[in-house]
Amino acid sequence: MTSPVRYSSADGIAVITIDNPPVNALGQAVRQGLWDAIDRLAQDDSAHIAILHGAGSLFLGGADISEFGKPPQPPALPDVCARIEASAKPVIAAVHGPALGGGCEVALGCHFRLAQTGARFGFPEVKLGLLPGAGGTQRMPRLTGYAAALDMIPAGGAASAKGALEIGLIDRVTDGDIVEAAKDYARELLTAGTAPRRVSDLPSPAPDAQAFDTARALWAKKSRGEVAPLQAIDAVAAAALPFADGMAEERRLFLELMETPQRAGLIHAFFNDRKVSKLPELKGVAPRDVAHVGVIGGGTMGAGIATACLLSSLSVTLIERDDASADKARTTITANLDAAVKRGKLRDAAAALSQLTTATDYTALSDVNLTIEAVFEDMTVKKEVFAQLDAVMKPGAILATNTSYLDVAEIAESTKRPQDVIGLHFFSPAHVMKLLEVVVPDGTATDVTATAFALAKRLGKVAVRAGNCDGFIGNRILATYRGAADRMILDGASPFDIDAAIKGFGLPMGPFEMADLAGLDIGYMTRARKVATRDARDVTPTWADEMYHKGWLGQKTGQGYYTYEGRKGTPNPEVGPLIIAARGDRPQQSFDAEQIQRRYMAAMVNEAAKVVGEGIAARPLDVDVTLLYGYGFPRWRGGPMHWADSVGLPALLDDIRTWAETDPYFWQPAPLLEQLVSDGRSFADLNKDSTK
Ligand code: T1G
Repeated sequence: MTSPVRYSSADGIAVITIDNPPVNALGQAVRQGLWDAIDRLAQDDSAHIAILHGAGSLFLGGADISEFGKPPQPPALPDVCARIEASAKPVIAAVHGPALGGGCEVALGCHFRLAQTGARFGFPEVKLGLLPGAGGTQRMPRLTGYAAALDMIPAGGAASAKGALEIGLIDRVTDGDIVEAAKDYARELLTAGTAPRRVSDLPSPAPDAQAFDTARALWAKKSRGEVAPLQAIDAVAAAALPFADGMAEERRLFLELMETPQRAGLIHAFFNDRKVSKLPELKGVAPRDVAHVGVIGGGTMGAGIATACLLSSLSVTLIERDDASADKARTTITANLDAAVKRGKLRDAAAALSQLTTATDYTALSDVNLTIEAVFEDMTVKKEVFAQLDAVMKPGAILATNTSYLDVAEIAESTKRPQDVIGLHFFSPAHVMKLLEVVVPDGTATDVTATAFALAKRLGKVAVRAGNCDGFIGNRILATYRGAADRMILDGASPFDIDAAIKGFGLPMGPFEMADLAGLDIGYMTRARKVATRDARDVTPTWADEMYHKGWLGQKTGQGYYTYEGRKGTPNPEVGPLIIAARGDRPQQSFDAEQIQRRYMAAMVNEAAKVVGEGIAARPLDVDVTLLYGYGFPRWRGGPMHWADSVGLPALLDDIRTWAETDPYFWQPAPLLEQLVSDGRSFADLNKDSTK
């Protein structure tokens, strides 16, 4: 097998090229190839200096993540970096694109670093539950000082070429061809007789206790249970030791993290981000063109969707019922765009806004490629809108609804072109939240689904295919774990303990803080909508209905489960008596945090297994991605299905069966969960099946 590392030499300069598509990951063959190339340089009397660069769009994408968790194969990356650094002949890293993780460490193992404008130097390891494990925490501070290293490494951050030059991480930046510029640099170094400059020979950085205190305080608060950022700070602190001792400490901390479930969860999430859009049904299916999007309704969701499209350089025609509402929508969108400029997500708000047309007449949509309806959640209203869209939109155009729970098939069948109708369920704020549920009723054409996924990619969204049922994937599962929380309240738990336990599990908010943020009227209306179909054995949070009738709607009225000074909430003492009344003479029990988490998660996983079993979600990984990007599930746990595999499906099913003895209606085990347990299989096995 040819090595992914090529060696050539001319005019006294060796050029070492790494060519391992798609991202020049530092798999075993690349590491061995680099090792052999430096050996060859040492023996090549015609070469006095070497240039290291990457073929394709990256310098090096870092360690090969797919090798993690498997027995390590030599040479190890720290040894490869040490081998490059030990070279008696200078080695220049010529970086034209991303140099990430181990890729940045290889560059720091070189003696000189030249970057092309547009290059990027970063340490994303903590995003995988790791830390730089090939000298990054020891060599970077020696070049930049502690502050810059503590800025970048615990955050998994990156610097541009210009930024890297400013902090002293690299030596030069060029606008020219990277290899030609590197050859000029090489000739200059040879002429000057410059010896290899080894970063490990540099003294430890000047102590900076302030920088460490600041970083530790920041990440103790921000990490919410994630261990890698704080461990990375400890590794950077080891740069105060002699280099070899610091490297040993970095290695110890790195290997410790490699064994954590968080590393497994974050890598699971990394690969899911890429697998979720790979659907067998879309293989080889070309999407339809989308350059001009229509949006019906300029409320919070409509304006957010229009903003998301404008941010992705699409033209937008927004329809509102009258001029005043259209102007209001334009004002909201303008504010969204200005905020995007402030966040550095957009350069020119005016240019983006110039792509927006507002109108009150549907005929303005006669030439758009796709329209997204975002009007009031009422089936009659939706059907009226779709009848008008059906009348004005051109053949081949796509009609999409942003409904968050209504029957998309019923909406589709109200048109003459159900094959061109699809659900595009955005999450609020639509121009910020990354999740997009693509709801595909049976009659929808495959190229319409393909177009939805292509649009999602263009909008920078993570799209998940969902079947058509009440609440699709996310809201259906949410309704169930919310139901478990309400049951625990009836059985004796306090809403505040439940919120604390769920935050302790790693979510940004507990269910009752979430209810206060969304508005208790939303919860009330959802319950009211389901009264007709509710099973008599089901329970309802009557205390929450009382709160609604008292006008306690949560943050927006300053009172709900919590009372609010601004955004800060304090437990509302008046909720207790309402709950006690609702409990009546129901037997009570106490719940500690672990018991609360277990029930909440079991309800989430059990419903998710039903969603996968029914084909509403194609694979367990689709559920994991949905909960991560739409419901605040901690990324370091990988997702509820990954979490379930980590605790063991048999134990989870046992719990569910135990709880079913007292509440058989709510705790009906999912057939898929029972099947997997009896087959001795896991959700991960199902994900694997789907790639076969
Ligand atoms: N290892 C293995 N596979 C990788 C990979 C990697 N490092 N990076 C990407 N891939 C796969 C990916 O799964 C996909 O596969 C394909 O390449 C294209 O990726 C010791 C411990 C580089 C910015 O964290 O951030 O070094 O789906 O779709 O949008 O200190 O990939 O086609 O089958 O994302 O152009 C540190 C991770 C590792 C970088 C390119 N490095 N990668 O984005 O393409 S830890 C990272 C990315 C480390 C050392 C430590 C992005 C990208 P498939 P893609 P893209």
